[in-house]
Amino acid sequence: MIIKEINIRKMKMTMKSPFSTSFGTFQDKEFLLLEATDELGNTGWGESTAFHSPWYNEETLETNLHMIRDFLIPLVLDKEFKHPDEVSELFAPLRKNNMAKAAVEGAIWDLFAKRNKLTLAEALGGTADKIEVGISIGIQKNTSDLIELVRGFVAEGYKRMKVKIKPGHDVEVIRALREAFPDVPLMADANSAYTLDDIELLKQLDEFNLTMIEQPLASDDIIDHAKLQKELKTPICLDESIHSLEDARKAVELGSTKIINIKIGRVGGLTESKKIHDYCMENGIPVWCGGMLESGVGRAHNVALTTLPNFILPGDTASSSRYWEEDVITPEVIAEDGYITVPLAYGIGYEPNIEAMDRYTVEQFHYKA
Ligand code: OSB
Ligand code: MG
Repeated sequence: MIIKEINIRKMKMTMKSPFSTSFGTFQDKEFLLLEATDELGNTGWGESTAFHSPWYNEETLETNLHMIRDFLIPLVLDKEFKHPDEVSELFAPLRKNNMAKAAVEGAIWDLFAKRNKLTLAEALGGTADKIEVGISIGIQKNTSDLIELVRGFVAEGYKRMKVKIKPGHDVEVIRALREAFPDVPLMADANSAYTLDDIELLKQLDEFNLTMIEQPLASDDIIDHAKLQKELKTPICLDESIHSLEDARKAVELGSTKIINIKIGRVGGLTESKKIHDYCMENGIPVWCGGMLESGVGRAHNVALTTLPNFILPGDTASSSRYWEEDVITPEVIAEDGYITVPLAYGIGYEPNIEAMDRYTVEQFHYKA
């Protein structure tokens, strides 16, 4: 498989409703889509999950564009690959910039699967024919709005509710939710909003039987999380702190995390995601697939990854219609009663909807061998 062309689309899509976290609010989503073409004319699609601003991690849409155009495309163009695992090896000498790497690698994984007449799930070694999904709910203006939203998502069948918390919007919100929904699997995501000074407050969450608390402390920490986990009954799940298999190993060995959220972009691609998955499986650490408010392309990659056997807990990959009036793939991703059926078509399994894509494309950049 020789990579002959890469097309980059700079996209701008507006979310149906704003999504608020402890670090900021998303309404317009700007991101990159990549299409890679081989010497036989097969194509594969990837998505960069970097946001417009460096809130979640240090990457941005523009740093990704720079990395992809000036460093990653020159490495892959006109190059022959026997397997997509070789892409992450090739990128390894370049430090970090994981979301940029994952966008290119993801397009090549899709291409590889299509060329070999495999679904992306099969190419990764996944076996599930449907995956269980939950939903992530942003911070709301008031708790009664949140309760009504959750009621709707429970009725739709989502398998667990994840709510965002931040200082001043935590114990009382979770208490109200737990009272309204005594038996619903519930978890909280702090996106790094607390410090060890908040340990007494975080301990109060133990009474609500949360499945986990996601990333309570600093985005680059694994030491304080280990201290915190010793004081908490609720399992800690790391998101922002884990960028690689090595990070996962260190966090697990230290006792900083009992569950890991795998995001393909954050860890630099599907090959690294699979390595983290395999390590966690060997070490009794359940994983689940996180989300970055992706369009259908990134969503399709998440679905395929989630077919691996240690994705035991429901992920954040909800229906396309939860985010978008119109997604950029056909069919759109649909969660029914909390399950997404894994598509049977080769590669990512959904067709790019070029007409829809064109409507949301701001600029394109084309590279040819
Ligand atoms: O921490 O998982 C997170 C959205 C933006 C940035 C970070 C996160 C999230 C979500 C939403 O929780 C996940 C999704 O629905 O795609
Ligand atoms: Mg998170």
